[in-house]
Amino acid sequence: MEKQKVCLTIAGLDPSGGAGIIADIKAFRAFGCFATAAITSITFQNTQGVFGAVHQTAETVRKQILPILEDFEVASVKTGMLPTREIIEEVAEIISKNNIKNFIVDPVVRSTSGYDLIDDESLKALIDKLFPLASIVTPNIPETERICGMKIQRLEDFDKAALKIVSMGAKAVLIKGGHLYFEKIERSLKPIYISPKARRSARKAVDLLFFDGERKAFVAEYIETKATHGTGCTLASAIAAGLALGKNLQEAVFEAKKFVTNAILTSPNIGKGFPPINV
Ligand code: PXL
Repeated sequence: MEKQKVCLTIAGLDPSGGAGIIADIKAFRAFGCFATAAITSITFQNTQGVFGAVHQTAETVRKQILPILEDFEVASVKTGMLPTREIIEEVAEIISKNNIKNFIVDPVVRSTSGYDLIDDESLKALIDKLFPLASIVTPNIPETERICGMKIQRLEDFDKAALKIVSMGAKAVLIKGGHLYFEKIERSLKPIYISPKARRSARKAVDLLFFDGERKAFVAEYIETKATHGTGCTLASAIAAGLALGKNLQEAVFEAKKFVTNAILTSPNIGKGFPPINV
């Protein structure tokens, strides 16, 4: 029998199921991978907001991860909420010592509802210690702005920020442009359309992948909705699953974006705040 590919998420628990490791596990499964998870923080939240969190220590994170790595051949590792410097340093050491081939860093900074999930000192450690190990880093626009200390308003800003993130050591960067209004997609963007609907819709949700000195745009239709909670976690985990299955970066990003677009469209539409997506 063929062995299932094992993915590991190192991230926070959102008990309401929309984001964090619950979304990650569901995304791994949706792509046919075996899901494992180490919790970095227990957050208290629902669709209306994040009300607090209790973080793990470097030791308890390490003690969750090492038995998994000793037992399974882990095909990809994805990180989400890494709230403290000591956890980040521990994860960096584990990743570099264990020769992890596919390492996806989702630089979680804030929740959709506006709660800070990392402090400045930890963000610096994330950049210094984890970006150099990353196969790909997947910031959205507010995260890109905080990481690079600049505003992202037009295409040149994406290029400048991506170069910065690559110079911080990341092999590839996917800047998720969903917060920005894209209407006309120039040919120079090398657009890859997620669906025929993406081509026809007026406003587009464009993510830009920078890899190997090239820039490619992944274009989906923009969906006017409040159901965005967990989109970042899900996208990064779907990329991690794709890479675990042996897809190249471009294929993995394409499939992941298609999956997230569909998950937004089919949101279970529950909760009083930002409804989760259908992972
Ligand atoms: O979407 C960012 C995110 C990541 N991880 C956890 C979260 C959130 C947002 O709420 O709760 C655990």
